[in-house]
Amino acid sequence: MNKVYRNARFLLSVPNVDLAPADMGLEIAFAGRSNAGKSSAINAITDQKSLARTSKTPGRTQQLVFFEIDEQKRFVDLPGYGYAKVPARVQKQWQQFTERYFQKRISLRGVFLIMDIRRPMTAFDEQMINWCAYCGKSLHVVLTKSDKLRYGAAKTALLDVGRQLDRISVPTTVQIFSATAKTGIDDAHAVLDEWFGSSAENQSTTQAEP
Ligand SMILES: Nc1nc2c(ncn2[C@@H]2O[C@H](COP(=O)(O)OP(=O)(O)OP(=O)(O)O)[C@@H](O)[C@H]2O)c(=O)[nH]1
Ligand SMILES: [Mg+2]
Repeated sequence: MNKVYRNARFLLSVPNVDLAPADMGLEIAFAGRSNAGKSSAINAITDQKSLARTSKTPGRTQQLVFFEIDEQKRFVDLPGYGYAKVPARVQKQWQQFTERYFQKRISLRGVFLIMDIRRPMTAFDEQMINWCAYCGKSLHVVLTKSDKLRYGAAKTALLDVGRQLDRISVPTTVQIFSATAKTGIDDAHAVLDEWFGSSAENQSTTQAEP
């Protein structure tokens, strides 16, 4: 377990992008369908039981919730999308809000797109993938709840999703994960380390300019 992520603490919860913390350092967003397991993934990755609030009721996280790892590194728990009971008007609002966040947020280094391994690549997921590509954000797909499948079925899902992602114009990675069984945490940390590490170097170079 990488100790850095254990230091994560709740920073701020905001209803829209304008109220987000200063756009500095690097941020990695956790996006995905409502109830996919975003908040649980954050808790597993940070080795904390209840840092991000989880719920059996879809649509629990309605705000952008920021967690700080250190002064230069943050996670953001994004509101879940695609919950059938949410009215079309609210879905539309969510879409505009996310699009604005992606376009505006310079510190947004990349997106962990969380999918339930039993129902991956929904239409909303594909929209999110296209949006990441359009905004030039790195994308890592996390197939979670793999404890619900046998090993063979999980492996098949991984290969299937991998093939679908190969058709996208930007490089994308994908992994199997389970917050319950605590599998895939090292793989997730490796991607986080890379994203936080490589761009942190670029940023310090930029800051060193007079
Ligand atoms: N079996 C299993 N259940 C999981 C796993 N991850 C999450 N869950 C369950 O799935 C439900 C939703 O998890 P959350 O982490 O709250 O999902 P979310 O994506 O944050 O949901 P919203 O905030 O509502 O969009 C909860 O009942 C979790 O306990 C997992 O890896 N395995
Ligand atoms: Mg949540």
